[in-house]
Amino acid sequence: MTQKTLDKPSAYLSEATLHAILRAMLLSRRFDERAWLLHRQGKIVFHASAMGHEAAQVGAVFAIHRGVDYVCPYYRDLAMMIALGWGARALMLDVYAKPGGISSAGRQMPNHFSDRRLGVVSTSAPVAVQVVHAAGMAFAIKYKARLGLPTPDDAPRLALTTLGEGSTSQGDFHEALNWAGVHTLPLICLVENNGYAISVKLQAQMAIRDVSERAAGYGIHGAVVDGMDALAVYDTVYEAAQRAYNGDGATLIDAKVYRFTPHSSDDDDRSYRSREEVEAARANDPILRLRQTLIDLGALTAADFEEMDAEVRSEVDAAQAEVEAMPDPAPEDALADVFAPGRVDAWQS
Ligand SMILES: Cc1ncc(C[n+]2csc(CCOP(=O)(O)OP(=O)(O)O)c2C)c(N)n1
Ligand SMILES: [Mg+2]
Repeated sequence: MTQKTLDKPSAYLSEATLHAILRAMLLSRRFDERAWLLHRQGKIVFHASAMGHEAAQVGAVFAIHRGVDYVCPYYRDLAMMIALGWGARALMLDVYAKPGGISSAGRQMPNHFSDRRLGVVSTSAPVAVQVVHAAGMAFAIKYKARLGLPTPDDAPRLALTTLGEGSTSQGDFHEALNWAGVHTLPLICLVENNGYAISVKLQAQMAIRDVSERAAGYGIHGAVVDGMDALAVYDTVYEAAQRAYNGDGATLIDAKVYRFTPHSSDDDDRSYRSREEVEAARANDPILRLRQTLIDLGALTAADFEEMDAEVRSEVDAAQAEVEAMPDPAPEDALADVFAPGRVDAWQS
């Protein structure tokens, strides 16, 4: 029987919140599985999945002020978007590039998430740029407070950003974290460390074991966490969030995860990792781990889990049926909201 350790913030999560964490992870997984099928059927053009990363993404979001604090995610963060409030319909609009899509109504690639209402700031395709954006937002939060501007309850108090471990080789990552250290910024940088940047192993990106060792070089806090354990991630990010809220600066977290699928729908991982390795990692599935933890705590039954699974599967079915039947965007809308009015004509002439 798993015991609640009362010195951990996660011990104080209600049963309803624990179920919400599990449900977000499960919905992400069922959506993800569907998206791969849709890609293979030729119905969508691209997919990058969160399978294996769900605990890191959902555990992190539940530990901040959800929907209020800034979030600068990367392309693998669909479970994070669900934890922030998206359903299967929003994700489906995104992968089908339909006009109602929240991020860009089909103008960006799928998985380039943004949602103004939830404080999610659009990411760009070059990896790691979102870390710079997040550091800038964290600077703005601090600067406004210093100017004595009013900070209502619904004002963001930190910026959370994510990236893969391979992307930490980009200069943007170092510049942003150095800036965060110099200015003691309310920033959380969560590295979803799956050990691969497409086919390139971690050992080819860095000569250290944990990305968080670099925190010392920037004068910020560093932490390592088992990213397959949603509650451990919650505890680690919760601590980082309190640090940010209290003016004690930024945290760099190395969350050890595993990517169960190829890098994207356009990758074949058989060329660079063995099936045995993938199967061994799948035995550590973050969803099954949380399911078991909640059962051990007496917060869930096997029947509850089956019911939850049936419910999220039907949400995915309904979203697909609805979105697939929608008209595609009009070709002339491709440049809408891209250039200021009048500029397109000037550019074309
Ligand atoms: C600056 C830049 N270089 C290369 C790419 C191509 N690219 C996209 S994702 C990726 C791998 C990133 O790996 P990692 O940061 O470990 O994230 P993961 O996909 O493993 O979650 C690369 C090289 C890019 N988008 N931007
Ligand atoms: Mg990686």
